[in-house]
Order: sequence, then structure tokens, then C-alpha cells
Amino acid sequence: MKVLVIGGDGYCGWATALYLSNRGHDVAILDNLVRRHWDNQLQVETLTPIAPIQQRIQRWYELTGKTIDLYIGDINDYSFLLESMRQCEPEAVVHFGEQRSAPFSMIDREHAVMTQANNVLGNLNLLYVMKDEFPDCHLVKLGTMGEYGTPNIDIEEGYITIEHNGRKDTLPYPKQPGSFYHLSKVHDSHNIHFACKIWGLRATDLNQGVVYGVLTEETGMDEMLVNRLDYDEVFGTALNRFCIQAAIGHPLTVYGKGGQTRGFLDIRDTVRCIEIAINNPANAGEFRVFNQFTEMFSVADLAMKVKQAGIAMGLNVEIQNLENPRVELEEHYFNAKNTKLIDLGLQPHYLSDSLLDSLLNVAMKYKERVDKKNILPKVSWRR
Ligand code: NAD
Ligand code: USQ
Repeated sequence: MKVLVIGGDGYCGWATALYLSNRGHDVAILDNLVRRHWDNQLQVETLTPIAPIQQRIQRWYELTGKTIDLYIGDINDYSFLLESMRQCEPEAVVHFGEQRSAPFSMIDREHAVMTQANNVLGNLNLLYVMKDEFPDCHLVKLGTMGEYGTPNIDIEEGYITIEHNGRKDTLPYPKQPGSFYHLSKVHDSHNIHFACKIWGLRATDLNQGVVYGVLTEETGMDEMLVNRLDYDEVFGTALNRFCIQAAIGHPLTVYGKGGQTRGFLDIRDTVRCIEIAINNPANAGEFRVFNQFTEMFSVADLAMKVKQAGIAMGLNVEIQNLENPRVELEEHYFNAKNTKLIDLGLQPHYLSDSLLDSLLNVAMKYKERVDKKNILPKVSWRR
């Protein structure tokens, strides 16, 4: 299948582009490289040194003989997006190309506005290109589990059937996100749902949990293909951060009581879930929602697992409960459904000691590159 991966220079996008290419799909990447620019602005760097996108793609070709076309530009530039789509003629578009950090979106007004403008308007441009010229193309859009927040009832996959005053309907599941970033995903979901309804577009919204890990079969083939691994307070996510903290002897930064529970998945399952979604497209007019995670953990559980794995490797690992910079429940009910991708064939990689060992080993390999001043949280939700 001809697949355009928007955001293909990023963490999930790069791994996905190579995975799909390796499985015989005809892959193109579109990215404006803004993430590399934001890293520079914030003076943060991925733990793993990533090569420029052109070199990455060239190396992939040298190793496998498979080509990946590249479109460098911004999806907020409508004519660029339209022209790229005309050249590429994708049957499926996988859209990862957004500002994806909750703390980034909470730095100040500019970052909140930048996040929502970049994400919501970019996605809206894409919907218009699809409506005008690619009405049969399947949109696979990365949403987030955080769209739901932490309600005191089970979380369904996108929709909930409600009885009210003797009448019954199946409605979009209520959204209570916890940052301006997570809110941008809610706005995207509403726009996509509406576009499917009025124009008959086909879309799958993948409400993904927190991704961990760095190696996939493809990105592990060569140093030049290595994926990014963020550990800083803005772009680093919980488990990845904890492993890198353990590797350098920094206490694990559990925010507040650590009872915050989330859905998590291995990056090897991210890439497989995308493949499942594109191989089983939504119907015309259908707005389908899958919850994309494999296991639920509290932040305190994760820290304890990393501590145990670290100690087994001879590391001295401590856990520190920091004052929570975010406004979020630290003890709450959380039970989310995730059967739709499993029913379509996902065989999860569960978090295991061997995975933690491999993440810790990658962290140890590059630990000299860690800038310790980028670890403790500085962005506050309350300011
Ligand atoms: P990332 O920052 O590593 O990659 C995003 C890529 O999109 C970057 O290469 C960036 O340059 C590009 N991009 C951003 N805005 C763009 C624009 N306007 N035009 C063109 N390209 C643009 O992020 P990631 O971790 O790979 O996340 C990818 C997607 O998955 C995001 O939408 C994110 O919300 C979602 N997601 C990520 C996680 C996670 O744990 N990493 C979890 C759930 C959902
Ligand atoms: N947390 C800590 N210590 C840390 C980092 C995080 O306790 O050092 C806590 C946070 O307070 C939060 C939880 O861990 O309760 C998750 O935080 P995170 O930074 O790992 O993830 P989050 O901000 O939710 O965002 C990440 C990705 C985002 C994606 C989301 C999926 O950056 O793109 O949408 O995970 S989800 O959380 O399911 O919405």
C-alpha cells in the first residue's frame, strides 16, 4: 500500500515508516523537522544521537534497497500539503505530525497557542485535502488516551451507550483532558468525526497510551537508523525517563503520590498497531476509535519496576516523590478497554524484565550524553 507518514522524522513516525517499508509498503515521509528545532530552542537533546533525516533514509536504502520518498514542509502550509499529497497519491495517511508534549503546551500562552494552532489547523488542512482530492484515502490519526482523562467509570473505545430519561444513544465518550496539548487531540477528534459525517471520509483515531522503548527490528539494524529517546522534562515520557535516570544514578522523579495510572505500550506495538489499522481500513463515513495501549500501570509501579531491574544490574536506584508540577489526580480509578486492536491481531509485547534490561542498557550506553540539568521538572501547570 502507498502510505504517507506525516511526522515520520519523530519517535513513533520514524519507527513506523521503517516498519511499514520493511513489510513491503511503499512509504513516504512528510515532516517539517520542527521537533528538532524545538529541541534546539529548549536546549535539550535526544539521548541517542539521531542522524539528519536524509542520511537516515539513504542508509535505509543502502541496507535494504527500499526507497522512502521525503517531503520536507509544514502541513499548515496548505499548498505544500496538497502538492505533496498529489505527488505521493497515498492510500493511507498516518498522521503523527503534531506537537506532542503536555509540558511544552503548558509553558506559557505562546506555547499553548502554538500547540493548538499547529495541531488543530494542520489536521484540518489534511481533512480538506482529503475531502477535495483523496476522498477514499484512509486517515490513521494519532490521538491519545489522555483525551478521556481519569473518569470514575470504565473507559470505552471512543463511544459509550447512555440511557437518559428513558431514551438510549451511543455517543462520543466524554473527554476530560489534562493539558492544552491533550485538548488539541480532543479538538482534532471532533473535527475528524465531523468530516467523516459530512464528507464520508474514512478515519481511525488511535488513542495511544504512553509509548516506551527505543529499539524496533528496523531501527536497531544500524547506528544511523537509531530512534530518538527523550529524557528531558518536556519531551521525555515516564518510563523512558525513569530508565535513563536509573542509568545515571539520578533518583526516579515520581510526581506527587505516583498513583496516576495510564495505559502504556512498547514502541514495537505502536508500529504493529499502525499496520493493523491500515490493513483494516475504516468504512467510508466511519470515524473509528481504537484505544492503543497494552497494559496499565501507575507511575509508582513503573518506578518500582525500574528500581528492581536497576538493582539487579548493580545500579543504585532511588525513588523520589516530587511535588507534582501538573494538576492531575494522584489516586483515581482507571480501567480502560483495549480489545479492538487485539481482536484485529495485535500480539502485545508486555513490559518484562528483559525489556527493562534492554532499555537500561541503551541508557547506559549513551549516559555520557545526559544533561542532568534537563531532568527535574520546571514547567508548572499552576503558573
Ligand atoms: P515526535 O515529536 O517525536 O514526532 C512528531 C513529528 O512531527 C516531529 O518529527 C515533528 O517535526 C513533526 N511535526 C510536528 N508538527 C508538524 C507540522 N505542522 N508539519 C509537519 N510535521 C510536523 O512525537 P512522537 O512521540 O513521535 O508522537 C507522534 C504522535 O503520536 C503525536 O501526534 C503524539 O501526540 C502521538 N502520541 C505519542 C505518544 C508518545 O508516548 N510518544 C503517546 C501517545 C500519542
Ligand atoms: N510523570 C512522573 N514523572 C515524570 C514524568 C511523568 O510522575 O518524570 C507522570 C505524569 O505526571 C503523568 C504520567 O507520568 O501522570 C504520564 O506523563 P508522561 O509525561 O509520561 O506522559 P504524558 O504527559 O501523558 O504524554 C505522553 C506523550 C503524549 C501522549 C501521552 C499518552 O508525550 O504525546 O499523548 O503520553 S497518554 O498519557 O495516555 O495521554
